[in-house]
Amino acid sequence: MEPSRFAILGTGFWAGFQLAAWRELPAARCTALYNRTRGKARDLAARFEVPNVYADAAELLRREPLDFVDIISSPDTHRRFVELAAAHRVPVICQKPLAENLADAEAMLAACRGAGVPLLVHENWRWQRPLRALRQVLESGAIGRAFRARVDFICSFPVFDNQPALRELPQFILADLGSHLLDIPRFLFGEALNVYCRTHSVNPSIRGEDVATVVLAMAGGPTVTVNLSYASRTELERFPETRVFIEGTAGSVELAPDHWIRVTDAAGTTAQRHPPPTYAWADPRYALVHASIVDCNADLLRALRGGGGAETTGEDNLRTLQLVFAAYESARGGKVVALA
Ligand code: 89V
Repeated sequence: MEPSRFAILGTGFWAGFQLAAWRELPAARCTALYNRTRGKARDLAARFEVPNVYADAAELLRREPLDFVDIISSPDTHRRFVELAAAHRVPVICQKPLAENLADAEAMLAACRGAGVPLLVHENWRWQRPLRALRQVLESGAIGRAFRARVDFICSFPVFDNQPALRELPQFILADLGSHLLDIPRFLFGEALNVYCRTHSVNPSIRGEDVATVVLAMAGGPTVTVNLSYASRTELERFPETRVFIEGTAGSVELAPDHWIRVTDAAGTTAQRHPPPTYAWADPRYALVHASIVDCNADLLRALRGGGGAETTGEDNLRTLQLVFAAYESARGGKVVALA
């Protein structure tokens, strides 16, 4: 089977890593890049030997024979580009967060459904190796039936240095990081029944909230608290690691710093380290996240090449987005919000 030809729309900070990650997969070949600033697309194309460069996305879609597009532009442009790709009947991968509101996300799903093309979401957090290993522990039954969990992403990493646009988002940590972190309770335990959330705006130099506490009642039983912060100084700064602690009827499991998984039951504690694979192109400060891009892309590509369903389809990711926006609604109203 020939490699799948694809174009990338949007060549900002993440696109370079995403393109490097695609090059780990010989079954995919990037043939065109679009950016509204042609020079930016040209620079990235030169680094990765991509033959064609466009400053007009519609022209790219008209001219290029493509098996899919990978949309890595800012969230406010996602709907426009997804609808453009759907109009050309080209399958779509769209970066998280899929949309800035649920109405846009639903319209994007409808456009792709109407065109008969898949809409997949590049939601990579659940593809981090330590989180995959954590789910295996749960599935093994080692801690029995889980009844409570804590998912923490608490740091003071200066994320705005590399991604200055994040400073301007009126809705920040739940929309940007919450779309990753609220996917994790779903990945581990299934769907949620309701959400309670409180937020804080600590850093005065950004527009949106930078601290959120979300409590989820999961349909399968567990109560999950998700703690998010880009404004907390801690002794152990471990960006971008997620810490997880799960209590079950037969024991507990912890995803601890430096990718250690510690399982405790009546017999004692066992520990095993699950580091991410290393890639020369990855930024060491983001290595855990950058490595997960490869595994996420591999899952999406397998699905696009007829190898079965992807984990993070548009329909699936809509459920995560529903959690994000239910959390905002709860924070605004001070109430528990039920999920449809
Ligand atoms: O993966 C991401 O969404 C990144 C970061 C982890 C830095 O928030 O923007």
